Amino acid sequence: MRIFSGIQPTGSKHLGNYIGAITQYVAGQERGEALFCIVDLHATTMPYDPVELRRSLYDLTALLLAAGLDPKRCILFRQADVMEHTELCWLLCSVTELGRLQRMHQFRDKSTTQRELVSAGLLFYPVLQAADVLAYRATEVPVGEDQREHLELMRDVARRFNARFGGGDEVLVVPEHRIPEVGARIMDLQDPTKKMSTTGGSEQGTVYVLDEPKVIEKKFKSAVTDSGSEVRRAPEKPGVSNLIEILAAVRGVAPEAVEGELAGARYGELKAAVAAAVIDYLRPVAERYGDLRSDEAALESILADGAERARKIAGETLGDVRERMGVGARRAGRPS
Ligand code: AQP
Repeated sequence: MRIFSGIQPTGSKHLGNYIGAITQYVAGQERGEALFCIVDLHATTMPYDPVELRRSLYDLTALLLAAGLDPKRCILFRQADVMEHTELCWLLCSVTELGRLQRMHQFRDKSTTQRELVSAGLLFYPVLQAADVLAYRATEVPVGEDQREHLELMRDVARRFNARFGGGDEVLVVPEHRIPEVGARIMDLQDPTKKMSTTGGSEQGTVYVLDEPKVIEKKFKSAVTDSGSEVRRAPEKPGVSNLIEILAAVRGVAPEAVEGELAGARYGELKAAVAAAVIDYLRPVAERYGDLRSDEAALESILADGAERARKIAGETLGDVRERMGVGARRAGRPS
């Protein structure tokens, strides 16, 4: 099994990114050959500052290592270091439907909030994401629920490529998503009808992995709950449901176990229990992060080594794709 996932070096990572994606990455290392890519090219699709981009890239590299990614057990690399991603993105454009890109939720949401230029990069974001995964012929992609639509597109792009150019072969592997059972969609604490988000959320409703324990406690204390008083999940109780999901995810238990344990408790007790559990859960990560972040040369060396290993795999796929599409020089030894 080959696992691949990408994560943007933007902003500080929040509890949604951590539970929905990063913990799955760490677990993925044990289950197969795992590649994790910090997608700096994707980060250029929204307004950004080049100096800040480099800084956040190191922040995220240190955070992923602090969370438990081990460069001996996975390939951790920076997207722009492996040029095969951008070439494959262009080649896949020929089998990607424009109308589908225009209908993508993320494109519609992000383009409507843009005051200045809505870049073509934002529209082509999912094609580059498809190239990221398909370049490695990954079989599994761990992501949060919000990425389901992009994953479906990538699967269709792979199928369409194989149908058009494969001649009966599965040149590109159609990957499966792996969305966690608990914590796939962590919601904003101030507006639990919206996902916790880097760009679209509220500061007070977003818990960052590197928030101080006091800040975390305050954010949970002021979390919006719902009418009624029962600690149980229900569609009309999005605030309480979210807190139960978070507590279950960080404890590694089923939400039903949390509901059973806190039956009869008040909302205040639920908030205090979640805050305490999240603080304990994130404390060791913040400590390790502090040790790792200061040595940028070491971080750079891990990324460079990862890119070299990634390039070998992606280069093979690109060779096959170019050959099948009839672009570039013919590979030596192939019949005309
Ligand atoms: N609220 C969430 N709950 C569970 N998983 C989530 N993810 C994001 N939000 C939640 C998952 O985190 C992974 C990394 O995402 P990213 O850093 O590449 O950026 P993103 O998908 O754009 O998510 P953000 O950080 O919330 O940014 P916004 O909302 O501004 O786009 C992905 O696997 C994602 O599913």
